[in-house]
Parts: sequence; structure tokens; C-alpha cells
Amino acid sequence: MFTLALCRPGATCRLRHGWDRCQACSCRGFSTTAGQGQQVGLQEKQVGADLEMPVARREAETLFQERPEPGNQYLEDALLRSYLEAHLPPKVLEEVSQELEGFGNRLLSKIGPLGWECELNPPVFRQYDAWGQRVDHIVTCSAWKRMKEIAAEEGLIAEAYERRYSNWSRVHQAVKLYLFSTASGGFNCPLAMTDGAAKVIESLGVPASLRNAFDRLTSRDPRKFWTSGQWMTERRGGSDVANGTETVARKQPDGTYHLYGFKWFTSAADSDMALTLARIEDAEGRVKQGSGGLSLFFLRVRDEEEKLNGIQVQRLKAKLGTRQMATAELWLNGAKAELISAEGRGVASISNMLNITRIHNVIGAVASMRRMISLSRQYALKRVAFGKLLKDHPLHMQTIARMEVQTRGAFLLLMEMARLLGLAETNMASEQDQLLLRLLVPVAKLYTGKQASAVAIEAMESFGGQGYMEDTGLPVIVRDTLVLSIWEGTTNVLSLDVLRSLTKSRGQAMAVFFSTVQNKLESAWSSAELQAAAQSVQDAAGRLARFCRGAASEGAAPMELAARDFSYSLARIYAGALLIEHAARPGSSRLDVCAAQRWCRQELCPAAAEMENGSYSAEESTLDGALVYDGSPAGSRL
Ligand code: UCC
Repeated sequence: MFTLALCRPGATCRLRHGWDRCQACSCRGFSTTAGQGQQVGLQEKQVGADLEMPVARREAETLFQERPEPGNQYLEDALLRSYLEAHLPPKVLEEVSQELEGFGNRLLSKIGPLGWECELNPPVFRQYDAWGQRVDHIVTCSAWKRMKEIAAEEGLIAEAYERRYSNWSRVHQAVKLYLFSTASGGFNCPLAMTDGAAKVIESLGVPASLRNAFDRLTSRDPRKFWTSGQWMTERRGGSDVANGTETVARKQPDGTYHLYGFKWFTSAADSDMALTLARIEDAEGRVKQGSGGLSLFFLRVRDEEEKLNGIQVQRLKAKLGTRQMATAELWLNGAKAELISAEGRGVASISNMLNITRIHNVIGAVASMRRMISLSRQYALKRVAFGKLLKDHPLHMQTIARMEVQTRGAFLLLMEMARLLGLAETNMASEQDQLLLRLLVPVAKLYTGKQASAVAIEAMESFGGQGYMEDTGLPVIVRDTLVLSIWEGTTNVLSLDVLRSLTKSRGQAMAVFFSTVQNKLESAWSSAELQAAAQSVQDAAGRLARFCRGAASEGAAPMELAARDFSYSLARIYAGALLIEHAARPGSSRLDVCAAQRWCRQELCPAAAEMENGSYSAEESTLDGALVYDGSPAGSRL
């Protein structure tokens, strides 16, 4: 038997077998066994060569790449800090900045490592115990449980409902969640739904039966804190909730309901409670179809003894990302629930939750972009290629700078929504503010979801092959980012929601949009550096207004075809105005101006541009179908 002493773990064994095999034969001593003659001689030569390797390897190791290590996320985020300085009252700013700096340190030292632990220990589903009893236990790791405690301690939900900073409380909360997001090990998802559930309950005036739930959702006490699920998706309806929801609710003599149905995608299935939709059966067992048949229910997932409430877990979903978080398929088999909306007003009631989770989605998108850029710019300070650091390669820097401009626009959109939401929740919002908020939520959600995917993939590429390596953690961020354009409403579904919100306001939301953009440009007209950018935004707004007038005269079909480009136009114009407003404030930096200028160099109104190309005509639409099915049997029927 022949073994080699000097193969060190992690180093490559140069014998004919690879390191894996070498490990398997546990190389500990250098010995030969009699009777192996010539072959042993050859091997000894090989080993001789190997003896020299450790020195060479040691040198290689000391030269090896340093990891990118961003510091305190709050302190390193120039735009975030300048936004808070520009908007928060001085006293609030002082307190909030101190808290955020401390939170930034906690993220770095404690929360980040816990988040990575969540990634390494995803939830496991244990359907039966050792004795064949069905237990349907979703086993989560200790780091995940600790995240829940931290979320309570940090007041990540409480902050928004205590309102200790009045209308600025939502901005404060949004900033904390933004800093928390990529370190949270997926815990940002239950928090989104928890916030949404608290919002629904608050909007109902916190009825006595829901007081306990509300207090727990908004608690800072880890022993009391609850998270909530949002069970909307069924087999036939992820987007088309109104037609796809099959779950029925049977009224019980005590006034509660029992729910029967199958929920196909329930995120954070280990949550304490959930809000869900179902159709109430009448005395004959009939239900009303469509949106008007849906009502909203509250339920506890488990009872006081931790027994599932008439729920069976079918399985956990095998997702591309967000694997730290348990998403399950659930059978509701008589789950006891409380009706919390008026009958048939389920969609309208749960939309309060949707709007909050969509804002959280934007938080997640901006946070992913910011995180990837932080890592990328750190790497550029340390990585040498072609004889110089990456930061000294102009093309590399241009690529990161483009991502930075996108991220800045998205960040200001997020802050604008949080600002408006804060006003609305403290009765300080005008009717115009509320219309604007209703419009901006789907616009920002759909736009930043797409931006984040593009930025995350681009930033991954900026690490070369290392970006593709699982243990750098970069693929995790990319995977977790890709869902942001899908859940909480896909890009197209939300584009249609944008149209619906405009129709419902009878054009008022559009008028508010245009006047707000004009107001935000006001301070830029006197700035030589910002005039051209402001002009681009104004021109784009003018083109969009003409587009709206033209589209209105042509009916619903072209507008539906234009919905995505139209929503992108709203996002780009509004973000342009925000960047300009931020750059025009007293004390702004040259880079604020530069970001605004660069944002405004892109096509700000793709809807008008595509309209000019004739993209929304009936003929083009027919051709879309023909192109898609070219060569398939379906094509001949078009
Ligand atoms: O569950 C999911 C994954 C969970 C993971 C959560 C984590 C996220 C956090 C991220 C952190 C990083 S995903 C489930 C996603 N499903 C959806 O988002 C559904 C997508 N589909 C839609 O949004 C549709 O537009 C529907 C379902 C809302 C359409 O339903 P209807 O019934 O056809 O809609 P209607 O008829 O337009 O609306 C019914 C009522 C109307 O009010 P009334 O009757 O007074 O006129 C609407 O104005 O609801 C009102 N409404 C809204 N109000 C509808 N949507 C809204 C809204 N967004 N805001 C205010």
C-alpha cells in the first residue's frame, strides 16, 4: 500500500489519482509496500516532484485574490445619506442616522453571517414522524428563527405602525428594510407579508377580534412577534386571482368559517397566521364566481398546542431562488377562519396587502442592486487584470457606473413611495398624493423588478468566472433577485394594473403625475448643468401626454399592447424628475448632477417611440402571433 504524506487538504494531489481519491485513501504517511517494484519507483519520482509543491502552492496562495468586503452599508451609501439629510427634519435625522449606523454594524457583524447560514440550511419538510404519524413539520434552521427575533428587536414592522417619526416613519422603516434585505437570508419575504397583513388589519380599524394579531405583527418583543403569510395563489390562478380561486368557505354555527381548497404557492409557510381568499358557499352549497365572489379571511396556521389548523402540507416548492424560505403547497381541509372583509370584497381588501408587499418588492430590488454594486466596486479595488486594477479600466468603470445610475433612479422611486405612504398614514396626504401613490406602486414594482435582474446579472459578470461560483454568495443574490419581476404580480399584470388605476381615477392620476413632474423640475431651470436634463424630462412628458391623447381615441386594444412601454415611460420620466430634483437641491454633489444627466440621456418615453414605429397597430399585433408561432402548427391557423 502506498500513501503520500504531503497532500494537504484543499491542495491538488499530483499523483495519478485526484484529490478526492487521495482524501479517500487518507494520506497520512509516506510508505511503500514490498512487491510493487518498478511502479513504486516511478511513483517515488512523482512524489519527489510533489515534495516541492507545497512551497510553490504557498506562494500562489499568498498571491491569491482578496475577497471584496464592503463595510457598513449605511455609511457607504452616499445617496441614501444625502436623501435623508435633504428630507428628514434635523432632530429625526440625528436619531435615525445614529440608529442606522448601529444597524449597519449589526448587519456586518451578526446579521450577514446568519443570513448565509439560512442559505446553507434551507427548510426541510418532515411529513411523518418516526412512528408513522403525520406531522407535516416544516423544519427551519436556528439562524432563520434568530432572524425573526432580530426583526422584532429592530422594529422592522413596528416602526411603521408606532409612527414615532410621524410621516417619516415609513421612510425610516423602508431604509432599515433596504439595509436588511440582502443580509436577511430571505427573511425579507415574511416581513413583506407581515407588514401587508398589519396594514390590512389597520385599514379595517383593528377590530377587537384581530387586536391580538395586530399587536403581535407590530410587536418589538421577539416572544410575541408573529409573521403572516399571504395565500392568494391557487392552481388555476397566480395572476388571475379573480377567476382562479377555487377555495370555498363554509359558515359554521358560531359565525366562523371552515375553508376547503388547495393553495398552490404559500410563501413563508412557517408563519403564524395568514390572510387568504375564498368563496363563501350559500345554503345550497353554491358559490359566486369572479372577483365579486371572493372574500378575505384571517386564520391562524397552528393552534396553541402547535397543531395545524385543518391544514395539510403537500410539499415544499423547489424554487430557483429564495430557498432559505419555505414555500409550500397547502391543503385547507376545514381550516378555521374568520371573515374580515365585506362579502365579495376580498380583492379590494387584500389589495392593501398587495400594495405593501409590492413596495417591499421594490425595497428588495433596490437592495439587491445596491449590494451587487457594492461588492463589484470593492472587487475592482482589489482585482488586477491586464497589468492594472479593474478600477483603472475605463470600460469596466463605465459598466459599473451605468448600473449605479439605474440604482439611483430606483432608490429615489422607492423613497418617493415611502414618503407618500407615510403622508397617507398620518392623514397628511392630499387626494393627489394618494392618487400618485396608487399609480407609482405598480409602476415602481414592475420597473425595478426588471432593473434589478439586469443589474444583478451584469454585476455578477463584473467578477468574471468568480461571479458564477456558488460559494462567493453572488449566485444567491442573483437567484433571489430574479423572482422580483414575477411574484407580487408579473411585469405585464402590473402594467395592466397601471392602466386600471388610471381608468379608475378617470384620468386624474395622469394629471397629477404630469403636474408633479413639472414641480420637481422647477428648481432645475436655473441650473446651467441641469437644464438640458430637465428639458429631456419635460419633452418626454409632453410626448407621453400626446401619446395618451392619441391612445384614448383608438380604444382599449392599442393601449393594452402599449401597457408595458407606457409603464416604463412613467417610471423613467418620474425617476428622471426625482434625480433632477435631488441634484438641484442646495449642497448637492457633482455626482448627483452627473447621475441625473445620465439617466435623462436614455429614451425616457419608449411608449411614444414605439407608437411612432407603429408597434401597437392591429397588424403588428397579428404579426406578433405569427412570429411567435412561425414553424409551429398553430402558426398556420393565425
Ligand atoms: O403570493 C405571492 C408570493 C408571496 C411572496 C411575497 C413576498 C414579496 C416580498 C418581496 C420582498 C423582497 S405572489 C401573489 C401574487 N399575486 C398577485 O400579485 C396577483 C396579481 N394579479 C393582480 O394584481 C390583479 O390585478 C388582481 C388580482 C388584483 C385583479 O383582480 P380583479 O378582481 O380582476 O381586479 P379588479 O376588479 O380590478 O379589482 C377589484 C377591486 C377594485 O375596487 P372597486 O371594486 O372598489 O372598484 C380595484 O380598484 O380591487 C381594487 N384593486 C386595487 N386597489 C385591485 N388592485 C388594487 C390595488 N393594487 N390597489 C388598490
